[in-house]
Amino acid sequence: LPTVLAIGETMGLLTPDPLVALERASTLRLDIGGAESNVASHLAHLGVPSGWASAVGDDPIGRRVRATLGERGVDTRWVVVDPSAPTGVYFKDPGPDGTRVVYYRAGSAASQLGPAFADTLPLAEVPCVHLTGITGALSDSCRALVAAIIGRREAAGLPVSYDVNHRPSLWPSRDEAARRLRAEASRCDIVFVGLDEAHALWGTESADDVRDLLREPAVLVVKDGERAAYAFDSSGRFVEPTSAIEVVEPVGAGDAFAAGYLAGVLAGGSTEDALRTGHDRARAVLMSLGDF
Ligand code: KDG
Repeated sequence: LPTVLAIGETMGLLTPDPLVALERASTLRLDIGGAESNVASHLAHLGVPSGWASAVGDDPIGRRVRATLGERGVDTRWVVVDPSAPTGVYFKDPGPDGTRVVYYRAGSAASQLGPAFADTLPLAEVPCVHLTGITGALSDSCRALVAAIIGRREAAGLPVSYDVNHRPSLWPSRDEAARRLRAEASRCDIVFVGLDEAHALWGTESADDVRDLLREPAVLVVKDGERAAYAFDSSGRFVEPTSAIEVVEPVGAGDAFAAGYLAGVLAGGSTEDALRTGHDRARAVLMSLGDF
């Protein structure tokens, strides 16, 4: 069994190459991307056995997703092929204010997953499960799946790692996202959130404010973009600054950071080591075009 099982949707990813606005692009690069499988991919690359569980359609993009993750060393044996729904796709749309993502995922195979999927997964065995706040926003059945997964992990006394990953376009309102993401995160054990993301959701100003709001997780990691990352755990409060770099394309850096942090913790390193591994991994993604 893998050490970390990441669960959530992965899609085909189309990126203008060269990086120009989608409206003016003529050439697109085809890749795959999904926050949870990005984490699994980075972990495998860092030598941590990882798996990815989700559903894809019975289509070329679904086969591409599965094959690519397999080539990256991720265990895909829990992936379901749903012949009745397509694999989602998304585009990156680079602009002057950063990169937007544009989704074509409504009704996708992964969005049809529900709590019964939890019965097919080794949730009482794998040492770590990684989820994100994206899954609960995909559909009511996915929201119930997330609750079922967390419930099983609680029952087994095993941890859930959770990246808040607020994706505004997937939510009916910010208030609903704020309420539900906070409730989900509060039930998890290792939680990652961006400082600006927390500000937009909950109006917090500092990493300490976020800790005041999210006290339940044993470990809380608050990322302050290209400046620093904070960690709060049973041994205290840690800050690890990062150096400025030339950002090519930022999407996926948060996943890289989470994977680096988890790899550091699983290797038995200190909290500072884990934050540093997170920064190193994120830096590599910030300087490249893809998510991985
Ligand atoms: O973290 C990067 C993800 O946002 C990207 O890979 C796509 O999973 C994705 C999503 O749902 O936004």
